[in-house]
Amino acid sequence: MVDSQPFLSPSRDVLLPTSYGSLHDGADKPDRRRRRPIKGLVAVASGLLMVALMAAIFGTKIRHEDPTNGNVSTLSSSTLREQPAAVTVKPLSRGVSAGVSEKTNRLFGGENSAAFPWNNSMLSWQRTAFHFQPEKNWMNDPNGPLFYKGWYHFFYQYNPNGAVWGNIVWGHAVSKDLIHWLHLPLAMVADQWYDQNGVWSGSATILPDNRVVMLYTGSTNESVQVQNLAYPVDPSDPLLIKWEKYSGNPVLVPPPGINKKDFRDPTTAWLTSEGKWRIIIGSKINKTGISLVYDTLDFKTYERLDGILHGVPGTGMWECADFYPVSEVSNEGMETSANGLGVRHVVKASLDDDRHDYYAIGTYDEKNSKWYPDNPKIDVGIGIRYDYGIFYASKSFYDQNKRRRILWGWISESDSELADVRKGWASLQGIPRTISLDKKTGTNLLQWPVEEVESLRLTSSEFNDVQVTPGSVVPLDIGTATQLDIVAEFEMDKKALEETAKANYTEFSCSISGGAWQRGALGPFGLLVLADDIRSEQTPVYFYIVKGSDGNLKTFFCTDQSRSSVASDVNKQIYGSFVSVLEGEKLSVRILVDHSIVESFAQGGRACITSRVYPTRAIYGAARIFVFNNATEATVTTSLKIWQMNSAFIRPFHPEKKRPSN
Ligand code: DQQ
Repeated sequence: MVDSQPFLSPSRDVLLPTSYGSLHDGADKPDRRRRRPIKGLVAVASGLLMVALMAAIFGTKIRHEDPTNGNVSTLSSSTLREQPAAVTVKPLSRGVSAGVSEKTNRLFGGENSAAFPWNNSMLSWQRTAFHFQPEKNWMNDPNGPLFYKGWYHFFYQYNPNGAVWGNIVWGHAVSKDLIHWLHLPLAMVADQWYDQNGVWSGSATILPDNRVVMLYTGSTNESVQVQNLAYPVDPSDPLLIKWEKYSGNPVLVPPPGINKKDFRDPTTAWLTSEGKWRIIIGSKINKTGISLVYDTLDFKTYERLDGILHGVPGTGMWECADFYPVSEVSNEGMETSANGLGVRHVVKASLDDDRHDYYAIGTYDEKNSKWYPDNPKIDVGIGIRYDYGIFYASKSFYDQNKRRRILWGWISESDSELADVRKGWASLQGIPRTISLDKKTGTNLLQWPVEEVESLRLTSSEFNDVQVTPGSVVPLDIGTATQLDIVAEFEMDKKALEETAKANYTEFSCSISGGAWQRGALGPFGLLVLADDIRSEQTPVYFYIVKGSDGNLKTFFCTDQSRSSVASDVNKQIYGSFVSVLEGEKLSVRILVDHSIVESFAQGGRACITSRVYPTRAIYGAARIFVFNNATEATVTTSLKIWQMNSAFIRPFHPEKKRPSN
């Protein structure tokens, strides 16, 4: 059944719409399936967990029924007493004086508005169940991902002392499948003059004889950005637990003309036809973001090549640059040194100025160490983004195990720093994505959650050919909706499409066009995730079709956070972008919901939006999902399959106690 005024103020008296399936009766039951970290139990349970972890890693699906670990009601009952008074605190600036941008959310809720009285139940709910997170404290960029001797290695920027950026060292974890992880001891700490102010981002290169070298940026005792070399102490150790820094570090210092705080984040090296290893390092000159190029034979001494690989005026400092080949013919990934016929090259830069990751596809001229974008109008930093929500400082690597290129991205918090400090943690890594060239358009990449995430799928609900009339909202009865993998297709009424094609051109942009509450002839329509029954909180993920200035219909893909939470001290931006929909294609979306993260992939991964949302009511057993159509003219027909998702095992591992088998 439908709600004919789906987006009226949430505070009105709402009659519950009839469920499309049978109505769920457990709105307030805690979700007992999920395992929650409760500190006091961790030590006692660690032995059991290890056994279970290894079972999970080797393929056994385990459901989490243990009420002692997931007893949300206990948390809830204690919460009212814990509600703090509204707080007024001025946020500290972090990072800028050290020579990186503001890494911490400036939202505080203290200066312009009162901080929401978050309670422990709400805050604990935000922790994810199948995304990579350290046990506690602050994390940012992915570093040096690689596959080695049967294990995926993941390193990351980590503050061992708190939930804010600072004291940066390298955290380290390993996995058999990119989903279940063992936390290992820190790989590198700030123990040398050349990285005393931080062991910053870097990349791994696997040499043809299987040796691993790691290049990373150190912020020196004087906050100069230099590049350093490190390698595993024991290459026969598949877990690569111990790392040694090269005695001749630093191997590179800022060259003449480059500011000492604008020289960072070396890439994975690739082989040139002359047999040298080549890397790029991000920098800027005035407001032009650039990538400096270096060749080396031994990773210890380097030759700086004339000019730059590429630069774009107005884009500012390029952080975490990435450079890699993609195949024009195959969907398999390409090893970083691959080149030749049928190969295009991607340049990615993380723009320090706007904190987004931009890429462009183009041609690599190896001889002259230059790269040219296919379309200068959508050059790096002024065109396409990996993700139109929160996604930064990403890094790709070639997975020789499954012959694919995988992309990791840092997903920061968008609540207040104060809330992060109370939670004791900040930031996630997005679900690793497989990336390949979109063969149909030839102009963009496709990004898709790695197939291993499907191993977490539990029970599923299917809804076929659901007709959603203009101005209606249809609840989907799937029970608790906090850990989901959703696949949906939408078809719009043909007559309405034709009529709109005749109508006047409409200006539209997700971010400034009034979100899911602005009604047009052909949109918005899509899903409401993390909504409570009366939709006092809801996060719409949706399409919006308009007639463009060129006379053609244009499709936009958006996520509207404006009503995602009743709290005021969280980011409520509306995200989105244009997405190509080719002749004969249906509109399609995949959404991963995992507590405070919603990752959405439209049209097979042509456009992606990651958001962090912090509901206060649509949590635990009260979280629901709806399909909606807020268009004025067209009925939408949708088919969906929705899986409940299991939790991943992400646990500490103490190598001195026990080693997992290979
Ligand atoms: N994060 C690191 C830097 C990098 C920045 C410091 C990007 O190496 O430029 O934590 O988020």
